[in-house]
Order: sequence, then C-alpha cells, then structure tokens
Amino acid sequence: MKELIEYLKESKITSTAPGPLKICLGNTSTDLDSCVGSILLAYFLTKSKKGEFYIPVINGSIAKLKTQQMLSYHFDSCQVPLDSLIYFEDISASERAKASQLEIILYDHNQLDPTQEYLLPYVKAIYDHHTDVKESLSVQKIITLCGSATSLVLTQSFVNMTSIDFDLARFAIAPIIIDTKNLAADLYKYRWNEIDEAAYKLLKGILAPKGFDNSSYYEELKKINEDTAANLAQGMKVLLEKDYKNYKVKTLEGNEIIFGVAVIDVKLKKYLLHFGAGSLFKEFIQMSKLKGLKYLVVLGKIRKKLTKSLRDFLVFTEDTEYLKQWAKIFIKKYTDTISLTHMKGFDNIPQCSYYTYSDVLFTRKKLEPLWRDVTEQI
Ligand SMILES: [Mn+2]
Repeated sequence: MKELIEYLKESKITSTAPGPLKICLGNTSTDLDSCVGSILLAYFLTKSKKGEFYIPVINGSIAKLKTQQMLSYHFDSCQVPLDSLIYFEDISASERAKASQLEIILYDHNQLDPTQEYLLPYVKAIYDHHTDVKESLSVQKIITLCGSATSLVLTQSFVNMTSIDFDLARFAIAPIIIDTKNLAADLYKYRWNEIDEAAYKLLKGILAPKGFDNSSYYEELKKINEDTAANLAQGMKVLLEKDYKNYKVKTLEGNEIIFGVAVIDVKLKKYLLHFGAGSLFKEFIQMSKLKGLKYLVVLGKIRKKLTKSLRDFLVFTEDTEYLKQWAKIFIKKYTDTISLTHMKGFDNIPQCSYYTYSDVLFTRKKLEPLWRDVTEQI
C-alpha cells in the first residue's frame, strides 16, 4: 500500500507538469468502482510497463467526492486522502488534447461523456463492463459484462497479485463487494460472474488470514450509503448530482439526444414527498437546461412491499408530447418486466411519468440499453 501512496504522489506531480500525459479515466458517476478501479488500473499498468507512466484521473471534482459519504469513508479508512487524487479539472485536458499530448484509457465506460467528446481521438484502449455502444471502433477493447470493472482489472495478466498487501487488498475489495452485493448467491449471473469471483477469491486469500471480514465491511459501507436522513439532509441538488450520468443517443432519424440518469439512495416517493414535487421539478428543469438534456431519469432505492421488492424511476421532461411517445414505446416493448404506475399524490403532472418494477436486478447498468433503445426510436 505504501508503494501505491508513493505512486499517487508521483502521479500528482506528473499531472501538473507540462508535456504528454497517459491517463486512466473513470466515468463521471465517480462511484467506488470508477475511482478505486481507475487507480488500480493505472498503478498496475505503470508497474508492469517499465518507462510508461499512467495517471489515474477521477472524472469529477473533489467537492463532489466529498458528498459521496460511502466513498469518502472508504478512502479515509484506507488512508488515501481525497486531496492526494488527481481530478479531471486539474489536468488541463482540452489544452493537452489540442497539443496532442493525451493518451487515454477509458475505464468503467465505453462512451465519453458528451462534455468530453473532444477527447475521442485520444482514446487508445477501453476496459469496461457496460454494454458496448461501439463509439470507439478501432481501439483495443476489453469489455466484459461483470459485476464490477475493478474485478476486470484485477484479473488482467499485468496485475502482479504477489505485490498486493493487506491494505491494498482492502482498498481494492470495496467496489467488488458493493457492486456484487458481497457476491450474494442468488445474484450469481445477475450481479456477478466468474470474473468477480476470481478477483474476490484472490483478495480474500490476502484478507481473510489476517481477520478481515468482508461481510461486515460490506454491511458497514452499505449502512453509510443508505442512511436516508443523511442523504436527504444533503439537499435535492446534491442527491441528483451524486451518482449521475449523461447518455448520448443518435435517433434513427439522425438527431442527437442527451438524457441524464440520477440514481438516488432514497426511495423515490420519499424523495418526492420530502422536497415536494414543485421544488423538485424546478430543479429538474434547471438541471436539464444546464446539461442540455431532452429528459431526466431519477432511479430510486429498492423498496419492500410485503414480500416483494420493488424499484421505481421517473422520467421528466417539459416536452410532454415527447414524454407520451416515450412512454408508449417503453411500455409496448418492456411491459413484461416493467410496468407503468401512478404515484399517489403526483398523478396528472404531464411532465413526469413513473415506472415501478419488481425485477430489481434492473440496475442503471441493465436499464441503460432499454432507455437508449426507446430514445433511438423517437
Ligand atoms: Mn462500474
């Protein structure tokens, strides 16, 4: 772990010096997987390729990372201070791109955020676990659908497992246990597969003999993430931005559409009731304008109703005609798994439609191809 801390210090210095830069760039949700995994990817690539230095770049700001309680807690407890990391705004990406001084490995996403499209010519390789949208066609791609992209990194041949000590293994296991729900047996093939299992076993072999209990660390992390009162206290805007992603789709008619998806760790109805639909919708409009969105999706936390687990998302746009078409196509194609419902108290708002479904295996990662598909057709 000492070596990783030293490596981060060197990365920080290198990132501000002028000249060419090789970076590993996580996605803009800046979740545990993107942050921990991009650090590990850059670190092990650097270690394995003598003379080539890769820098892990967090695709967001330090201010945003501080709002992500679980992530901050994990980095804190691993003694990796957030200010020791390198952030996208620190690397003068556009200037370096203009001077062709950037080489990018995209990690945990395979399509650049719309605000970063100018970086496309500099993408040299991709390591990811999302559905391939085939934006970068001629680059080296390692895209495998598994629970956590960090698992994908740890199972690459350039990773020397014997160099991983207890602290580094502890740092690395967090995204894997969070993304796979601690490899819950009933979620095999849905939330994790052999790749996650292989990475998990390698890390557990280092951690378990020294008394580390991954189940209790998983519970500890989950509890921080799902603290509804703490989440609501952050305010509606922070909650929307904390785990947010933009998606860009080309419609069959050739138009380009951007939609946004915010995942909130609060039940959707609770979120609506707490802040009030009026204030929330004002915020949605503002956010959509700022980010150039056609529509905004808010995906809530899984909730229990009797013995059933349910999850909800809402779709919001001021273009009510568009929303009608969207709903029509979505229901027609995906009604087997997902059904449209009305949320009591928030009915009859033409800018908004609600969807409740019981197949809770549909995370954002699994829903994104469905949303893309519907968007393509309008
Ligand atoms: Mn991921």
